[in-house]
Amino acid sequence: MSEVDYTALIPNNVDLASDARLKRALEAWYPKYIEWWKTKGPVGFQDSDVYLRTAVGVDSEGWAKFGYVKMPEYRWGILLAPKEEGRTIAFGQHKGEPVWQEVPGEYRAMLRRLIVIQGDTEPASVEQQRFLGQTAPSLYDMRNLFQVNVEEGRHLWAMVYLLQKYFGRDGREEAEDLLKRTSGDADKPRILGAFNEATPDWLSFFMFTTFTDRDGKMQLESLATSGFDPLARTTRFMLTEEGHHMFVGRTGVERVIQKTCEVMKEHGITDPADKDGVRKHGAIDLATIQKKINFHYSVTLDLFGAEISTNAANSFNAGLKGRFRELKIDDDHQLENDTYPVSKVVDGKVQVVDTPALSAINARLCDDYMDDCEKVMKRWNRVLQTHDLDYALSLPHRAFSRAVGEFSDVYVTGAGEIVSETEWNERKDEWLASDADLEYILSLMQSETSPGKYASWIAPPRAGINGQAGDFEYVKLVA
Ligand code: BYC
Repeated sequence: MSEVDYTALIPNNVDLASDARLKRALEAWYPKYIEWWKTKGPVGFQDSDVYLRTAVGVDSEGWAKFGYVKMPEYRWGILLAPKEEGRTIAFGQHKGEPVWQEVPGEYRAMLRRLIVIQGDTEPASVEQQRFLGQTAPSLYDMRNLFQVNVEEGRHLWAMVYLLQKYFGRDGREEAEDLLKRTSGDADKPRILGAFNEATPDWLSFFMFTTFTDRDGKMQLESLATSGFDPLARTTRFMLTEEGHHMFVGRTGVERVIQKTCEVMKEHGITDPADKDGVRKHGAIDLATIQKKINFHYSVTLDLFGAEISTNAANSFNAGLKGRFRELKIDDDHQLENDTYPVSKVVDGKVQVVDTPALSAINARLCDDYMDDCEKVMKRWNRVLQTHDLDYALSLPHRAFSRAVGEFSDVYVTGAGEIVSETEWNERKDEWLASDADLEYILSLMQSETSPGKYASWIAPPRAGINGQAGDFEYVKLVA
């Protein structure tokens, strides 16, 4: 038996102390998790004091405690949003029935699959980002990376809690397997495509946290109204943390654009296509930023699954996974007689076709995601406008470079034109960063560890974390 007092170590509002079976399961899992963190989590910095926010409760005072922590000692908690008495299932064939507090037998496999897939993405992202601490553009950014990492760790805990508490032996096995798959591994990769891509540089990290964490937001939002109440309450609290991850991404890219604009202004570069002019001064040219948007956006669109999906129809019908902000949608929430416009390839062109709404649940979530991304583009373009630059960043066409769904069999340009495979391959450097572009970005990744200093390619943030001054030492490095 372990000597660690897990009930004290794991901040929780699930009365862990009185659930002996769950406590035992967590006691068995905890050391394996720490081993995973140390071997597949951030490389280096495990002994450094990092200025982190820890969630120790779900009220506004409890979940934002700031202080220096060594990452392996972070208090990964199990926190559920408060229970809503009398809540009923909001959608699907069980609409109006009381929400489930235990796993409904007929949906056990479907529910477990959703929880496992959600859980799998969390450690995957930590693995993808594990080397980035070594090339951080500032201590501020390094701290934000580690904050994102520990919170993804907590999100893994959240899913492991559900598996261990509600799924018995196979839940415990799934919890173990979540630590055994590895991002990018040839034999045991992570489940979803985007989580096996490398995150080799900080622009990729900021794009990932902008676009891929935003998929996290959309998926968690659709699980937050689940008829399985523990899942709904868990994901509702996870969403409060997801906001910070997207903030790190959006403002990170914004600061890269800001720096590029400043360099262009300072050196009289007026042609947005003047790649070499910008690179000469150690910043990232706008065309390369656009190409990184194209990559991360299209890879993330694949995470929504096929636009037309029986899986999605089944989990909606079962009341397990809703749509984005389900409760605010003005319809019957059962969709048996409704249609939804879905983009498909018809007669060699992308066309919108009315499709039974139940089978188009993924398409709709994806559309909501695209709207959200458009808002981000507006913010980024505002930086360009402030600098009077005649250039606008944009999202590529939904059919561009897709590996999943309606467009996975066609070759589509960034603007949405279907072309031959040969033409697409010949022209792909127009839309995606070339090896030379990626090498250039990598060449900029030199760590900057003096408090208050920033690498050449990124502007400082507008404000410090938790109101800290510009030269605050967010990470105390161990010599
Ligand atoms: N790669 O009917 P289909 C986050 C599989 S991100 C590989 O098309 P479905 C985070 C699919 O599993 C949010 N395989 O789609 C962000 C299925 O396989 P099986 C994560 C894929 O099932 C940043 C088959 O294809 N959470 O939190 O309706 C940092 C046919 O499936 C892919 C969730 O995704 C792919 N891209 O939808 C940290 C929520 N796409 O089962 C964290 C939970 C599909 O037939 N998951 N497949 O062998 C789900 O709701 C659904 O599983 C999906 C797929 C939306 C992912």
